[in-house]
Amino acid sequence: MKKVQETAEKIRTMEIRGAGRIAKAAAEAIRDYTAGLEAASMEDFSARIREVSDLLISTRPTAVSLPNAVKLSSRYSSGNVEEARQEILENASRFIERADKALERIGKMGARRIQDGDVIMTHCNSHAALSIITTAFEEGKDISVFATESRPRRQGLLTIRHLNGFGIPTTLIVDSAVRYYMKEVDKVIVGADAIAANGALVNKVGTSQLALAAHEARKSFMVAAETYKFSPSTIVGNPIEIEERAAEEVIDLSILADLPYVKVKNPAFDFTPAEYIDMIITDVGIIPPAMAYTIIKEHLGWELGDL
Ligand code: RI2
Repeated sequence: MKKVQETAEKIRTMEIRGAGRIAKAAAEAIRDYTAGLEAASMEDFSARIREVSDLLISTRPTAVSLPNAVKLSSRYSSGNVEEARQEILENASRFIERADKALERIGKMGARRIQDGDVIMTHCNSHAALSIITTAFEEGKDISVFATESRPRRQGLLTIRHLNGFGIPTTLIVDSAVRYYMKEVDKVIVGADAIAANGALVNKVGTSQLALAAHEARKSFMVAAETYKFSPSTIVGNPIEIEERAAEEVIDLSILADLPYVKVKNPAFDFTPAEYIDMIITDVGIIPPAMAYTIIKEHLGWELGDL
């Protein structure tokens, strides 16, 4: 349990971050916990698996990859402890392998949509989006990137470091310069924390302003998302909760203490409607946002009755 608590804490504090990475870390935590679990009975086993699952899911509310990973990993049908343990170990390992392969597949499929000479804009730090960009570059395409800073946590600094490691010409811009530079851009590629059944995207706050600017300038807006970033519960209209993080990520609290009429809002994500999305590059193919429901139905193993 201690290791699961440590993983949960790392996800909460964003030491482990990125929708794909937190999903994989949760699957690993469940796998390791289950391997060493000493249960007195099947009831005991079930209760403990539920407890760690709930703990992991409670760490961050928005990225649906997290509950998807936990649910897919912790499934079992047997009423026997040893058999149920084996089922979970296999399911968690399968999820981890799926996650690794997904990034590679997205990179390869997405790279086909990148042309020689393309200027790409990206936001925040998405491993899926970066997989496309670096794969295209390694295939020999002469590309360059505009990377946004991504306030308040400045994940853009991770992105420029990553791109620099590949030798990709990169320009760092502040988030508010997105529209100013859009005319120089050919394609926008962002990641996803969640995709709703209607094709709407939830991603790092500021994504929707990139989409709006791209739409205005008639530039292509692409989303890189593994199939486990699609949200089954949105089929029945459940909203995706937007994580509101602490004010101190935005401003020094000592400054705020002297400003009694000021409050700070710090949503970590925003919604981009499907109309602004040209394509979603998933590990099972490139789809229009209107096909999001099909991905949920065919690749997440959810029955309507589960919702
Ligand atoms: P990958 C991140 O969230 C960003 O919003 C990013 O676009 C998204 O997860 C997907 O990232 P945060 O954890 O899974 O930085 O593609 O809040 O790496």
